[in-house]
Amino acid sequence: MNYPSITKETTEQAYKQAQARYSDFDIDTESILAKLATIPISMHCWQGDDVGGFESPDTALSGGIMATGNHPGKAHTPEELRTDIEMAMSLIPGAHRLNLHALYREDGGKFVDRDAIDASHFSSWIDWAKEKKIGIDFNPSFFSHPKAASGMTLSSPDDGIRNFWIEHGKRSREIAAAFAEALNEPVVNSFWIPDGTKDLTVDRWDARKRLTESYDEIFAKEFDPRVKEAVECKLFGIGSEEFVVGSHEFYMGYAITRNKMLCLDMGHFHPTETIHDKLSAMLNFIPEVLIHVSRPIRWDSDHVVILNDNLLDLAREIVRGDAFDRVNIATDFFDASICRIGAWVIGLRATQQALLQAMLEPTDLLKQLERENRGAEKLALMESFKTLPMGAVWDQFCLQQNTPVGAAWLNDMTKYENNVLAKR
Ligand code: RNT
Ligand code: ZN
Repeated sequence: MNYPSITKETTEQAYKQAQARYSDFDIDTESILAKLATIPISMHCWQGDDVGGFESPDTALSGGIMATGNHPGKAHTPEELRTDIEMAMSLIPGAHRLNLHALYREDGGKFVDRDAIDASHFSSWIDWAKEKKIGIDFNPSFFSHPKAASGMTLSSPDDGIRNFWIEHGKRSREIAAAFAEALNEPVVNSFWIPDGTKDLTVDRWDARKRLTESYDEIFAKEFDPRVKEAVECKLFGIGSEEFVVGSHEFYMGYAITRNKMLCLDMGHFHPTETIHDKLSAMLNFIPEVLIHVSRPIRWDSDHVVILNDNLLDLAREIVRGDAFDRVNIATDFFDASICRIGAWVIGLRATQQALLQAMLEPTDLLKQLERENRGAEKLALMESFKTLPMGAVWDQFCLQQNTPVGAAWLNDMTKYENNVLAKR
């Protein structure tokens, strides 16, 4: 199949018409596109290899998360993964960041455990990031490891296990600081642990007390302020259905009292609970949040992100609160059943489209109608904006950013599948 490519002329003509429609409402599409180009999304490295990482001996994915599917072509080496990331990023308009997990460290053939890693194990990533001018964010990895097999890490009652993971947490801060230093820019370091239990749990109290103490120990040392630290809450996981130590309330309290960012993952709440409503609440009490853009289906299934209502609601809240400088956006999904390059591009493009759609809204007018109790006009306008030609503005963005317009990026993807991925 050859997917149609759209000429510059066609794209620009459609854009001119769209521009006029939006300007009827004093919406300046040009400045919106300029702004969209400055909003980085931290693309997660782990879509490229199903959250595998490069440790040896290789351990199976654990911690209550799961990548299902066995589509061919997954990256097996850091070099392959970096090439895949470059390929995906070439099809995504704008300049983005890469979100790296500690699992992706390189040890040059000599095993180093997670309580012994340091920035030297990420030197290839640092060199690559510098060369490609890509910002990096980081995450300690508290899963897929024999010492996480009990389901408990930082809240484990076993001192040996807990101390091992505390050391890992401390080292992740050093590594994040090294990235900040080398790239001379802020780096997000985000903590998620899988700790929880499968069935009825009598002692929740001690586990949460231990978790608080572990984090306090990890965060005791003052660090380079360019390292921005986040803690990620969760409702349940596979094997931790009954009790998750790091629940929303736990981390909300922790983030506020310890001045950390709260990480809100779109898949980490009750199936009907969405996260957009939480921004205007949480950002009263902490300076910044981190979002994990994901798509749960019935559970925290981490499906590829698409342009759905949840994503649009989230984007609208960021825009309506003028909160771009306080909301860090990162993707977090892993689908092993489709081409992994495609998964990245679909998810990142959808996230940007949601932001664009939200920025194309006449927010001030809608707020005014709301204040004046003119609800029908507000609702009607919101409805009519759904069908304004956002797609033409998006296409113009892709054109400006030198990425394929429309579905034409699929031609690049399938070529890469045939020439590179199929040979792995
Ligand atoms: C797990 C969390 C966490 C992970 C990554 C790999 O439920 O969402 O963010 O997905 O750290
Ligand atoms: Zn997440």
